[in-house]
Amino acid sequence: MSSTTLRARALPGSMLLAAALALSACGGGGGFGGTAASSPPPGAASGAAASGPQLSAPPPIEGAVVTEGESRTIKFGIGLAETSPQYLSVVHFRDVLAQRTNGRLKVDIFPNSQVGDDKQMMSALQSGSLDMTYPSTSPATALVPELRLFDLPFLFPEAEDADKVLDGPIGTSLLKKFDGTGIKALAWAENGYRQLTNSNKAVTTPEDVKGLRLRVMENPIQVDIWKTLGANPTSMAFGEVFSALEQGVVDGQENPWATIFSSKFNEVQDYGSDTRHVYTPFIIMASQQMFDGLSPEDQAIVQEAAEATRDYDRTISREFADYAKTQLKAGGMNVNDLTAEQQAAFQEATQPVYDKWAPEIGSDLVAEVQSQIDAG
Ligand code: TK8
Repeated sequence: MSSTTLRARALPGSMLLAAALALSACGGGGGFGGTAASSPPPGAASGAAASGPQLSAPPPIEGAVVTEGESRTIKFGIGLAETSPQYLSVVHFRDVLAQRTNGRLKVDIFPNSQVGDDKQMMSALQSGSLDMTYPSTSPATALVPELRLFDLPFLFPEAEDADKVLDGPIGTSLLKKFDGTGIKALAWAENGYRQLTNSNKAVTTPEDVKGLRLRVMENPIQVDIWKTLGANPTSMAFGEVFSALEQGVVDGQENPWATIFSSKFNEVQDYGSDTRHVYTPFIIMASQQMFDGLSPEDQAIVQEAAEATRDYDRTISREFADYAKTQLKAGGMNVNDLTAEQQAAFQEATQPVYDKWAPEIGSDLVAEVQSQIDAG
């Protein structure tokens, strides 16, 4: 199959930045030191008004209430901070369970990679020592190799293209591929479009990337993308990134604006470039042991709560991305957009990554995703 048939449509134009609005604070509290991050009970008055985006409120919680059944506290570990859309969506998950089980199922949330990085938390699910987590697809490719699909650069021109694929038969079949691994993959969510940051220079062309020492996720295609562009990539767990940047072990990293902002990478990075080079999904997943121990009614509630979490996460992830980029600029980070031509140059320069990896991932799968995107 010729490589040109494997590429996405023309890339989107530059993003218009939405103005940042006042935050309706959700409070945070707690957090480090291995204790669950507490937050005000649902519906409590917000804490001191912190400046931030006014994120959409969680949707009303629907569905039958099941009062009868066991009570338990679900231990839910995530990599990102309490200010991230990921965390706020897990708060919604907690509230849905509380309401629909009449308080029987509680959730302790452990943010900031405090109970491990993505790979460690997934193996904790397999052993049953952690109940739920919410990793990126890239570190999960060792369990389900087809997920490498989402490491292909410039695959999805718009997030809605990703939604269509993830919520259709391809996404459903990929979640089922976790069956037998000790992990129950419940639903997709959004990490988002990855942007490049570094401390050396503004990046607008592939040439600018040459020689940059970059942290990348633990995944061979992520390494290949940046090697192909002439950078010097190092695979590293997310929890180590801030200190690696601070100590100058690497010059830069790449993540969505929401993560760059909520993890305060702008404190140790001077330049941010809107490269939008990869769209990374999150996966909301449970320990198979934990899930199998639930009654059928509670399993259905956990499944429906995960899908509600997916929907809410996508909404606030997209709202937060615009706000985060604006705030990073306002805070002094040198943030540059790329013109459509500059983005096309990066897409062209990473074509060899497609040519090499699409056949390994499955040319038919990649082509099917492509045709769903092209169908609009
Ligand atoms: C957080 C990670 C992170 C990912 C990375 O658990 O490792 O850079 O983008 O969001 O999954």
